[in-house]
Amino acid sequence: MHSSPVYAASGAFVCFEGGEGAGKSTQSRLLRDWLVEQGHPVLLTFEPGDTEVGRRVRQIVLDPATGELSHRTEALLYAADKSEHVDTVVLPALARGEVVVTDRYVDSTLAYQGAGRDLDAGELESVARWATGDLRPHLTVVLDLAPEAGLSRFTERDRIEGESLEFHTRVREAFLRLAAADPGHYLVLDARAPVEEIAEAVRDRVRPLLGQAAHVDHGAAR
Ligand code: Z5A
Repeated sequence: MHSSPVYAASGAFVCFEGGEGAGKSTQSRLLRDWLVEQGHPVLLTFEPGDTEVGRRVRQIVLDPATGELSHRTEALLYAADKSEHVDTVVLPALARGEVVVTDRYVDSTLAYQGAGRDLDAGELESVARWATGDLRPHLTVVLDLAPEAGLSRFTERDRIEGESLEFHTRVREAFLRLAAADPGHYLVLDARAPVEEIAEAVRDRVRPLLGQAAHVDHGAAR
């Protein structure tokens, strides 16, 4: 399948990617708070699991009780989560002119199921792009951190966090490769930096994207 990247014509689509414990949830919340302060309607979301179907998929793919999954099954489950997420959550919010901030998206599949597993990268990418109608973020922020450092920020492990250090190193390298191939749509930041410093660098890159995003008119509500 050959598809062309689609960038939403209204709203702004921002994605956080990176390994475990890199600070994606922390930074997506900080960005959401700042955008709200700036008067923009924001949707903060995540993959996998931010739809009714997605919650069930998340339970299957991340619960260690699931045990070994065929790698293609795993990739298709993540793809199902993505199509539901894009069609019912992300696209409607962008159409309303909102800023959509997602904690993980297609690059997580390319990194974890692609580089991390033994699937054919081209086939896997086709599936992930098809599932999302090839909708791309205007900006993907990669929070880059050595896997040892990220994993040590947690004590409990889910199914993928329990993978080897080599697996997580391949995942890290895949995120960096994707960013290097398309610098206009990526920002790579050292996730060891102080939280506020990272947040400021993110805001600097997001600011120019806000021209096509809606603004909350507080005056109209009065
Ligand atoms: N997955 C996949 O395989 N394929 C796919 O297509 C998709 C996902 C979409 C999702 O797990 C799993 O699904 C993930 C990939 C796979 N695999 N794993 N493993 P999740 O959603 O449960 O978790 P996560 O996305 O990996 O996020 P996380 O592990 O919860 O980490 P985080 O959101 O990046 O970090 P955080 O919660 O913001 O911060 C972690 C801790 O570090 C916390 O105590 C913070 O206070 C601290 N922190 C944050 N920033 C800093 C800085 N700058 N310095 C020091 N400490 C910090």
